[in-house]
Amino acid sequence: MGVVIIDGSTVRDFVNDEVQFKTSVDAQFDSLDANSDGVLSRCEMRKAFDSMRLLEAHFGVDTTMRPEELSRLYDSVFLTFDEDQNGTVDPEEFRSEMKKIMLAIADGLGSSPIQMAVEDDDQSFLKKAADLEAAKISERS
Ligand SMILES: [Ca+2]
Ligand SMILES: [Ca+2]
Repeated sequence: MGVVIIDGSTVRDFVNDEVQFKTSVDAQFDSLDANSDGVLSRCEMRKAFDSMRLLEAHFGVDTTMRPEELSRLYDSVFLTFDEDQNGTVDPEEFRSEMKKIMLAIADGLGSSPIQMAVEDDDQSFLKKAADLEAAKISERS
């Protein structure tokens, strides 16, 4: 466990690095697609929200929420992802919505860095964004 420091530009660089971003999002998608049918069901997305702290922060989930409130919130988030409303989220939908969310987070962070505690096996996008920046910094030196 360690601490990474990120700000809006860390996140934005990550999203704008198309190859890196697509690779990360696709990997996340695959790991969420529990039954490997190539799309995310409502239930698979629900597990995703539970595991993605960044979504919690973004959508204002807090631990005091009652289960029914949480379900309603997750439902509305699912509908946001499911752009064509066919009841599942495909990789394209997932990628485009994650991009919007990450950019919104970047705007929210602005230029004031935040510290984030991360586990070594943390798969969150913010951790990946921080890793990418760390890799770039070490390339430069
Ligand atoms: Ca699936
Ligand atoms: Ca869909």
